[in-house]
Amino acid sequence: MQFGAKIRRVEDAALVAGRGQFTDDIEPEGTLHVAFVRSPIANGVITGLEIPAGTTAFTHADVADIRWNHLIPELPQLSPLAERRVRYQGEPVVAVLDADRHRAFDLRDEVFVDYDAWPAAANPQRAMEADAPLVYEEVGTNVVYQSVVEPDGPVFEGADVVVEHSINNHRMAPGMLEPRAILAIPDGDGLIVYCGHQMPFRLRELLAGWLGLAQEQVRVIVPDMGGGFGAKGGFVYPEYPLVAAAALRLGRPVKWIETRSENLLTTCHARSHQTTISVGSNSDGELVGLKIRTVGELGAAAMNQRLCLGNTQVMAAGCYRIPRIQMEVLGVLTNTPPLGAFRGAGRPEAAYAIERAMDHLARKLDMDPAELRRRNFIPPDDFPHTTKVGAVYDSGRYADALQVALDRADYPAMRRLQAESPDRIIGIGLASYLEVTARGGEFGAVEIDADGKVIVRTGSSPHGQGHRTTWAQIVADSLGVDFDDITVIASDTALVPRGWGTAGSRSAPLAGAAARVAADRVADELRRLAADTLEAAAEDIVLEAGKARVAGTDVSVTLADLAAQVGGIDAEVDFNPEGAGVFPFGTHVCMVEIHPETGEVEILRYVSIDDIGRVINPIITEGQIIAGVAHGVTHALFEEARFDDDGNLLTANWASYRIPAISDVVDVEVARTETPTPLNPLGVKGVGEPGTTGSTPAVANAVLDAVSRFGITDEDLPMPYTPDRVWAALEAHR
Ligand code: MCN
Repeated sequence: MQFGAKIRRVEDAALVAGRGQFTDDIEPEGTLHVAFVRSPIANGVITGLEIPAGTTAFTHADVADIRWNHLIPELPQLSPLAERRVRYQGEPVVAVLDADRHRAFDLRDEVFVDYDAWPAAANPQRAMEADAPLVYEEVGTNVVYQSVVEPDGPVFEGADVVVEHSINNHRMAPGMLEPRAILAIPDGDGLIVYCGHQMPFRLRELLAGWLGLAQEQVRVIVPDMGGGFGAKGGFVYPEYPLVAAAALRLGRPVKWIETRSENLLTTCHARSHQTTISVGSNSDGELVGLKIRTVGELGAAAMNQRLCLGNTQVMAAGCYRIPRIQMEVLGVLTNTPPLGAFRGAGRPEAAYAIERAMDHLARKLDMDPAELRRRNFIPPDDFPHTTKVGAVYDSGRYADALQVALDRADYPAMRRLQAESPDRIIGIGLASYLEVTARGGEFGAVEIDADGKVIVRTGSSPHGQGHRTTWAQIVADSLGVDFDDITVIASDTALVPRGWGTAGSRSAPLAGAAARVAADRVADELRRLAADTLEAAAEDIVLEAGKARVAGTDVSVTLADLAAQVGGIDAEVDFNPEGAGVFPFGTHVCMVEIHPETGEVEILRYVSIDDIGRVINPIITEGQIIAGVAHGVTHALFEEARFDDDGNLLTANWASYRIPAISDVVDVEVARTETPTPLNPLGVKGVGEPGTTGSTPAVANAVLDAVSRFGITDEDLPMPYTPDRVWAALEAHR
């Protein structure tokens, strides 16, 4: 069996040897490079514009025909370059092109733009004030999104205890090694586009629509890519249509490689949710109701953050049976670059809210937080389970995951150490989380040609997740062929007929399942042909080692011979499972010690128990969990994108924005429980984001557990728990 085997990723050898090919490695003759003139102010109007004679440049007038909608269609349309009004620092105003990339930057610096700067609404608090500057005057308000869930009675009826607190999930910038990159090459009447993008088919659709081309006229190829983490997904960035239009209109290849400064400013930021949450229970800790109000910052356009807010709403109830939920989610425009998805995309925000609330309630009830969770978990026999916010969970054994985590961590010993060390500031945090993966559908095709070679085509677009390895594992089992004899083709809209892409931990449960279903169909056909050829019953044919053999005999025929009989066999599948997603879950346990003299938070232990259903490749899933945990931990501890009140980014480079180093990656003890989902034939759930979803609340709970004995609350010590903030909170309460 290849499924479940610890096979090293076939992708890695080339990458670690420096033989990867990234967008910037491709440079056809005559390529022009783009440098963008961007707005230095967060709000205002352009009052003058001078471009030196002889400069090849695009302004709004050159691309005014390219328009797209916000994810709230009622808002005014957007276009690649600012017309008169600018709404965020970094908004593209002019694109300068030159055959020499460095000269393009020099020419850019000679473009003169004059602005009349206006006061900005640089954060949601300011944006919601009655006299706040409006991001779009014609809309009349900055609060442009509201979603409300009403309970079927008074939300806290019957509660003996209600606790309320406010939390801030701060804004962060996704730090990927390779910034955004796009190269558009004219090809006949159309374009070949190389782009570090998570969704090649979506990009093709968008580019074709913007440029008035048929989809077949645009070929999108995603070469190697140095990280995406959600920020290179379906987000509509203005630079992409500009580059594509320039290539088409100038008839030359046009390339744009984002600089690190541009990346920190304009690749979508994420999180920035402010939440007030109250939870009520009876005196035994049985939950009766939950009330949440979340204000999410959209930035200057309603892009993917609007979808993240939807995820936060869907995940609101966590792993718990909650009879009544009252929820309000608001999306607020600000004069900052538009926000979007980063690993988790609304789910870590929801887990952070409900898991902090559970800890507050436990403290109020003087109950162990593990016990409070245990009393409220949805029981394993109550699935599929529909929550009061309308999510339908497919499967779950939450108490099992909690117990394994407590055992692994030796939770009683942790609590003993804490109780017996009054001189040390030790805290223990639990987070029992769940999250939603595998929404929508995905394409997969399997083909065995007349030479016996197996080709898998997938609609997923891997960029570090190892799909070439895992899809081959899946197909090898169905066809009984060697793993090395399988080629996986992805990330090229000319070589794969259709698909969606890679985000939302969707690929294994959707694209992996599509590959399995397609492979099984090819295997059925091989068995049927073998039965005819070998004069046996199809049920008696075993596929193994590249042959079809009659069970219990050594009578066989090669798969190549069978495929040759019919000129090759193939099957295409669009896997669209029923249901509203597949929900992995788990419990993370984090023990921290805070150094009283410096405020530094040290993670003493981190145990991650995750249930992602069945596992295709344990090396890959463990890597995904550890990396996911690293993202959630560093978000909780120090990563933060900050703007001043005028909308200037204060964390505009990797010195002021602390990007995690390898030394910041915690030592994660990883183990699993295994609850297969009924929603795909592999029983797999996504693994890309569970680590991130569980870790932010686990760290937050640990830090607040440590400092609560000084009377420090979430309001006194909001995330991120940087040494200066922790030290200041301790000083104020000592
Ligand atoms: N897998 C498995 N068994 C399971 C589930 C998954 O062996 N039960 C394997 C899959 O076959 C796949 C990998 O684990 O090889 C991740 O699968 P999945 O959870 O389906 O996630 P996706 O492939 O859809 O990847 C998306 C996910 C997300 S949402 C972000 S963000 C993220 C992540 O992947 N960004 C990444 N991991 C990343 N890893 C790298 N190197 N770079 C990024 O930008």
